[in-house]
Amino acid sequence: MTPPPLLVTCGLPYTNGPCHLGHLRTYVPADAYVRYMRRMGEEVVFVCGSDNHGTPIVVSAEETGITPRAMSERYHTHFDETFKRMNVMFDHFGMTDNPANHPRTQAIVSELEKNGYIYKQIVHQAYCTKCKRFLPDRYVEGTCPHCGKPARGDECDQGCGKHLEPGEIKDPLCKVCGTKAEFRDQEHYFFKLSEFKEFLLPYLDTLRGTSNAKNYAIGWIKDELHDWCITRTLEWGVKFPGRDDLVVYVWVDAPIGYIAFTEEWAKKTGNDWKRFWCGENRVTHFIGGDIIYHHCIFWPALLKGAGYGIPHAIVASGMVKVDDHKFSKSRGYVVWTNDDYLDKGLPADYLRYYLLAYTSHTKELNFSWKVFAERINNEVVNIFGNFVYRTLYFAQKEWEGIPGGAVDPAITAEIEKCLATVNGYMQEYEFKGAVDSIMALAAFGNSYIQTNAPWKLIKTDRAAAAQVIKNCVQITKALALLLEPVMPAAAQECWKQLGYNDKVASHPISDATLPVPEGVIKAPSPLFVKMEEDQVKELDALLQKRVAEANKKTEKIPMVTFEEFQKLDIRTGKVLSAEPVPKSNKLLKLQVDIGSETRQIVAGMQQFYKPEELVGKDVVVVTNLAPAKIFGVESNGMVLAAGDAASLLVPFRPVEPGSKIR
Ligand code: B3M
Ligand code: ZN
Repeated sequence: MTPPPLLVTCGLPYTNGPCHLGHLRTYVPADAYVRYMRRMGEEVVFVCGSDNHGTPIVVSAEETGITPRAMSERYHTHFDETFKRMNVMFDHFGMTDNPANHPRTQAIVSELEKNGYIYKQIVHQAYCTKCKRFLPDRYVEGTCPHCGKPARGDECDQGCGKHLEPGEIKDPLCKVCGTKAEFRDQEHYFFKLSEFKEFLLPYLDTLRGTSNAKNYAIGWIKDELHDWCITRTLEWGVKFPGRDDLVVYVWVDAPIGYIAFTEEWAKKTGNDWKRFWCGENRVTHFIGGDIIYHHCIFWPALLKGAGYGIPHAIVASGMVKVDDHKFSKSRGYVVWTNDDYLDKGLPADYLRYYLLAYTSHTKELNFSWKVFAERINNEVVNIFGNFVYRTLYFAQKEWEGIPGGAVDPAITAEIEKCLATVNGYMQEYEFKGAVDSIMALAAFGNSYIQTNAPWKLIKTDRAAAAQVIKNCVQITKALALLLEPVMPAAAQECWKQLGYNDKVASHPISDATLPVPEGVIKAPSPLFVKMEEDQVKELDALLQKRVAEANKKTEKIPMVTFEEFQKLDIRTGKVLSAEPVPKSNKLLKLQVDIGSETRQIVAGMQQFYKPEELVGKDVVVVTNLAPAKIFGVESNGMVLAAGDAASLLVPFRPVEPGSKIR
């Protein structure tokens, strides 16, 4: 029986910012995988699209003064073009807001309702009385109920990373106007994720893909599964069936986009999308490591509950760092695909190579221009490029092209061994292993040609020299075929230099052992150019400059939220008595009436005031400063004063001691 066709997808980029290295870490390996599987004779469809819904996009659009649709179209086009420039070639690149996704999402939600997996419940939803609207997800900021760090409405992004359900966030503030939000009751719909534990445990056990995805998911599922609120009070999104006032949560319609995009592709090409999504399938999702929960737990449960086929494999990429720092757009640790790379004239192939070869797909990738240049120069240029050039140069010079005769069986065996190793790695999503093995074949070729030195041999035995070159040409052919998924442009060029007129990508990888026909070739040119030191310095300087600028911005005094400010209890007080602190020539000990009580406060004011000058004065006191001992004297608060001479802050008009400063 033939296995079902492969459907490969990539996590959908949100349409509110440009493409960067973090995106590419998922898309490039997915593209390489697709290219490789096709060349192994598999039927593969590769779909993706942009993720247009959700509050981040509405908020960005509002800030830019355009509609969310316009914002989405702008970035959709950007991603579509950027992926093509990177040679990441989807069969279809859709939009989650396009017509196909709305009815598909509604059909799935209705099916879930019919099957009893959706229920209504009142939730206490954050509401802004000033903006007069409910505040879903990113419209609200506050404190994480789990770890106490600042968080967004739907995610503790700066602390424990937990997903937050509507109503969970503490001290909510409206993101748009900063007003303290209140909680109001509102009816929402929930998906019974908790009912899928029994299904998910054995499912995850057989799930293919990378071990990080599977293992994290299995770990989480052993804890309790919470039901998910799947509706939001927003205009922008896919309407919840039968409710004009609610849209579905973006994490419902985004993965359903994978199906809708398959439908769009199928319509365009006269195929049947059901082959990919109904019953047994080989849906393979390439995703970033931060959305494993959504893909390994939530998404299979949705599919299962609605009677669709469930994903075959989840391939999750590791984190990206830049110069040893956590990837951060705001802090400048970012590499923009267009501005910083492609627009500088650098070849897509180099970055593809680096992303695939730097480290294992699931590990952390630490980008730096220095290492990038080293890897390109030492591996791509010196090993691969050098071997191919030496081979073809010598072949063309001495035989005007490819010499006749048969390839040594030992060489064929070496090539076959490499094909098998590469295949083993590719089947396991170990892209680094595969690329390293290809490079090892190139290195083998290099030492083979070096040891056999056909340029010397030819002086005594022309036939033996021809044999060496014949062998090297065969290795070159294998390399071109193997390299295509990694560096498609360079592989095509190599193929052409071997004398072929067609596309290397139209050949199966197994052609690697078919002989290269004897014949004339053109004088070759080097496949790769070195990264020059000056160029690398320039690229690095740009990055450092951006980091420095971002630092300057953040070095300024950090913002406090209104909420944080409110934590200070500042009140007026009346100084009842003042006396110097013994053995100190700076400190005064004050007794201050703050309305509810008298406080002893130590203040550094001896040089500026005589004690009697202060008695009877109305002052301003921070009353909830943690108590401290200063020169052995307990101080319980702080009197506010301005400037180097400690000019006391005093109320403009008389007020009662203990009046709150607001
Ligand atoms: N749009 C981007 C992310 O969280 C999000 C992916 C959706 S995949 C269905 O990485
Ligand atoms: Zn507001």
